[in-house]
Amino acid sequence: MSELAEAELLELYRRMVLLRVFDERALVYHRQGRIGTYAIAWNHEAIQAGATFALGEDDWIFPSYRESPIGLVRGMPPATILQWWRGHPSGWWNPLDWNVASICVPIGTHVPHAAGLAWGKKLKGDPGVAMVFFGDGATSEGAFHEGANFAAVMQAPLVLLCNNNSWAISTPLSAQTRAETLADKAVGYGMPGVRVDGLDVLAVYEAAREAVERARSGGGPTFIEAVHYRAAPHATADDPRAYIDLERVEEERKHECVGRFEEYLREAGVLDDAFIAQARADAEDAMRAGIAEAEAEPPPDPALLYEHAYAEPPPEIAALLAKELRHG
Ligand SMILES: Cc1ncc(C[n+]2csc(CCOP(=O)(O)OP(=O)(O)O)c2C)c(N)n1
Ligand SMILES: [Mg+2]
Repeated sequence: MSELAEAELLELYRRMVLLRVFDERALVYHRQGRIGTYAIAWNHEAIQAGATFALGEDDWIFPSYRESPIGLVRGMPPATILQWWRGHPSGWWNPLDWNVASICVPIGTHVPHAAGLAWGKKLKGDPGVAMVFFGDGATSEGAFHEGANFAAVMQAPLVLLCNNNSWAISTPLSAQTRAETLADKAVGYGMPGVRVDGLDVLAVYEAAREAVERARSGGGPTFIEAVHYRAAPHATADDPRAYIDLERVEEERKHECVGRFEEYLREAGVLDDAFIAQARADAEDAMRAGIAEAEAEPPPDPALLYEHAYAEPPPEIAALLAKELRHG
């Protein structure tokens, strides 16, 4: 049985359900034309909920697009994240409000940002740590290398959380690296590297807890590789049937992480039908309210497009803006 108390296990389960329901509803909202492209996070909930469960409220989270709904675990309203996917400025939260950085779409470019923030915490004598999420594909990017190396050299309190779902859109892991495991890369940076089952929420939590403890106590960064196999399309614009192993996907879906944790908690006598139904109903209500709130917001002011781009807009932009404003 886990070291976590019953109430903590239930909270962890509740967070997984919240992330799962967000993902399922977001896909429906996309199909209904109510949000734009959406990066599906189905079956990544054990990684996202498990790793962040090891953080304190003052610690920082740096998400990639795959972790877009991760602010939910900090109480961020679903409407904010849905607005981000709608391309509405009210989806651009102030990172300081939640200690959650902006969702990073360029692959790996947020790793140096997270390393820098973590180093800053160290310089200030602040006990906070940063956790940065990125995929297997990101480990081939220069920015990942720069961030990881910098964090290690500076002994910055950073947790590098690699979501190894075996695919970077249609590029398989085998075409990404000759390394036997991604965790092996940690050796080259001089930091500990661990591999965990990415569908086992308690294993992810335990690895993250150790890494956070090490970072907070001055032991520097840790690389965690959470291994699984992407069981859904990369995003709503992707059709993986052209390249993925469909039998493997079927198999993965049978052992999906929320159901797996549910089963474990039921057997341990911690979880019952009533709690499961309530967790789902609460999450569904939050999503219904979230999309209604998002859609009720007025369209953004077109002038915002240029607001931080020019001190004095050139004449052609000023003319375009005047036209936009007339039609808006
Ligand atoms: C710098 C950069 N290059 C290319 C892309 C296009 N792109 C978007 S998602 C993606 C795959 C990334 O795969 P991975 O890092 O494994 O993350 P996953 O999507 O599997 O979570 C690529 C190449 C991008 N967003 N940024
Ligand atoms: Mg990947």
